[in-house]
Amino acid sequence: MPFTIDSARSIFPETLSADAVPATIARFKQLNTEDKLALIWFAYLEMGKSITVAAPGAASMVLAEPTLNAIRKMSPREQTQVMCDLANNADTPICRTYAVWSANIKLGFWYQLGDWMADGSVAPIPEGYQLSANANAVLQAIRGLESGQQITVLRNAVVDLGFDPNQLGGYKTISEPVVAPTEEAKRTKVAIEGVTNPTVLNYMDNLNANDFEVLIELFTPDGALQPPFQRPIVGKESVLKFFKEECQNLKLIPERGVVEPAADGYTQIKVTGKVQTPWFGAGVGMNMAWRFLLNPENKIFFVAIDLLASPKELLNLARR
Ligand code: 45D
Repeated sequence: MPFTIDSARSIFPETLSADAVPATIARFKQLNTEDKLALIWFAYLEMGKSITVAAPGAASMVLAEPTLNAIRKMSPREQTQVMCDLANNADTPICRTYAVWSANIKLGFWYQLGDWMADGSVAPIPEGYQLSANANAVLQAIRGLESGQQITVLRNAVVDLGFDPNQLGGYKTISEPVVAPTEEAKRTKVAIEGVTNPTVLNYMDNLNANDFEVLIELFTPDGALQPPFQRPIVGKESVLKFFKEECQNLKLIPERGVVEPAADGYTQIKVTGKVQTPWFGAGVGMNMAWRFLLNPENKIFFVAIDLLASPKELLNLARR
């Protein structure tokens, strides 16, 4: 076999991803607890003015509800303590519960708390709270990002709160139930300038239709998928689990691409375009690239999904 997952990761090396996102998260993690909470609060309030967050689906709220109700019944002091514990990655029962939730349940949990903080039914960030100079600098950096990068920073900040799940010694993620795939008659088909490869087109169409069981059959048994700023997820079983937990109701809007032969009958295909998340709908179009490596049977051996550094990168399809 001419490729390993590791060597596949560097196909189309000229692709520029949004390094500002991990850089901003790293700076966020250096802040003290109060600053972390206040910073997310201010960033979230400011974003709310320009883009609207959609209320989470009922299903994810059901899963977070017992914890949310317990917090609502606490004294303001205890409520603040719970939030600080989460921001501290502390080892408490609530932090352990939070640790095993999927990203969407974590986001839904904070969405509800944010609502309650705004209407005063849960302890808010103290009025007039002064961010430290460092936290202010991070907030300034977030302001300078494009909206797709801003929401990724917020998402990653939320996902990393709570107890570290890797310290739980084996756990099962709690995630929303899987929705039924879109019925045939209601499906849409993408068109990609420069790409007619059926595997790539089927990848986009099946992901858009939440048809994960069909989607996964496009992969080789040892195939891998690398989400933005993450290590590759390897093997069909793990990739399918990821699709079911993290990829429902996405909207992929690929625009253009380039197809090139690779070693030993493999094919590499780079596609650029937009992705919308159900949280923000058409309000935020993230600039993305997909870098596919297909084996000679046209199965996906590797695909990397990158959040691009700038809209200019959408046109970066030049052959080397
Ligand atoms: O701490 O082809 C308060 C893959 C203050 C799959 C708060 C993909 C206190 C394959 C404000 C209350 C998935 C890889 C907190 C494609 C406090 C594939 C609350 C890509 C935390 C294309 C904050 C998909 C709140 C992509 C409520 C790129 C924050 C999906 C809420 C990207 C933030 C999705 C929200 C993104 C952020 C979603 C809702 C970036 C959502 C972001």
